[in-house]
Amino acid sequence: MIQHLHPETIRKDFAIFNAHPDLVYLDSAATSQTPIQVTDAVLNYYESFNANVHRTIYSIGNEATQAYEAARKKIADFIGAEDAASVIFTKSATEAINLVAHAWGRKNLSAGDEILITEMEHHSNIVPWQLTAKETGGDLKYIPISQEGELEDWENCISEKTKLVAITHQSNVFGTINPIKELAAKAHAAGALVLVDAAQSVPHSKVNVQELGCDFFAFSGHKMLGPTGVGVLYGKTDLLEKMDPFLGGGEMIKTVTMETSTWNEIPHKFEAGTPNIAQAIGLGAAADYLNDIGMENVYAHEQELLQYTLNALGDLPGITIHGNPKKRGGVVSFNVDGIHPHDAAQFLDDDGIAVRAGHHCAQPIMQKLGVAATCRASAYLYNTKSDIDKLHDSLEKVKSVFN
Ligand code: C6P
Repeated sequence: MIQHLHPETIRKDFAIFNAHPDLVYLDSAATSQTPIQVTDAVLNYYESFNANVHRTIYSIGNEATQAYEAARKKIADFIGAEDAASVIFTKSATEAINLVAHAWGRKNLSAGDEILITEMEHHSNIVPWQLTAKETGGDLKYIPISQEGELEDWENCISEKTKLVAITHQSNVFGTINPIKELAAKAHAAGALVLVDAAQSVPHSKVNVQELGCDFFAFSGHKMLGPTGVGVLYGKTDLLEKMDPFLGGGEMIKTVTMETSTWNEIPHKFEAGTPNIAQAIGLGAAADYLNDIGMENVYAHEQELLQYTLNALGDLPGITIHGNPKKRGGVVSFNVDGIHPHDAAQFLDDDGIAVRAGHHCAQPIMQKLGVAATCRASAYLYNTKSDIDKLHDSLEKVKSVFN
């Protein structure tokens, strides 16, 4: 059952709102704030059982290994993965996508093969494929998008030449939630694999990789209340088992001679060197925190704030809201007519309001919209309607000051 969130109570868990009681933080799509439950978990690791994992036989080493592997299991459950071994800890969503581009792409793609992405991708899901296409002779194709911020004619972009569809679950500019399940079914029927960039969906809605039917699924910890420096790649176990390693080093090997090496089991094959132990444990605590609140409740709260934001900004003359996708998350990109987004964001900052201004690492979208940059307000479970009222009032002032 959907329950109303109480953001005022939730905010008490976030030390930053004690340090800055008047902060209106509307940039969670860039990075989310961190609750004390997460910082405590990180601190507890350093203060109580700081040791390397999978290498030691002493007690605190075992404790660290158990906590690290427990975090993996929590993340597997959080995304509905069939097996904890299908969850690889990376540095970020960016590294997770690059892992697939290297370890799967370079081995499985050749001249004439198509990698299909969309015009609404973050650079993290464009550049790795440009590099892979260049190295393998594959062709990089784009599903076009409309001015509304929706995919256009995607069904006809998939053919027997398509070997991989790499697509964002939720756009970081428009908030568009893409039809992954339908797309995965069509891609699989054509013999292609599907990678989902879930950096913007996992923090804000309940996801289940098995229901979505994707083969790879990448996201970052720092956008879902976790620490920076940890991301996740989920992959179907049979695919991960067949792939060569991404990075070489300690723990990812079974045997090493001076001539050659053999590989450890998954997921360790893809976690070379000392992993981000504290960060992974912190991410596990973030998953616990979100589970306690309930992802359905997080989603419902953000949908309410989204409608409130669209109404508030829609009421203001001289504000252009970019995109109008039918199914979307709590991200609103806009421009104040005649005012550079950086100036607008600077002005908002003077009023204690944090929004992002820029191209949002999605330059092809900016080209499509015919703008150099936009402002973007993105909400999370700790935002209130009063935050949106303050954004509205400050934008009204921006216009009177600059015009
Ligand atoms: N988008 C934003 O302000 P990393 O940097 O690896 O944690 O996440 C990359 C990434 C990948 N895909 C999508 C859809 C994203 O939105 C992001 C990160 C931030 O929009 C920072 S550029």
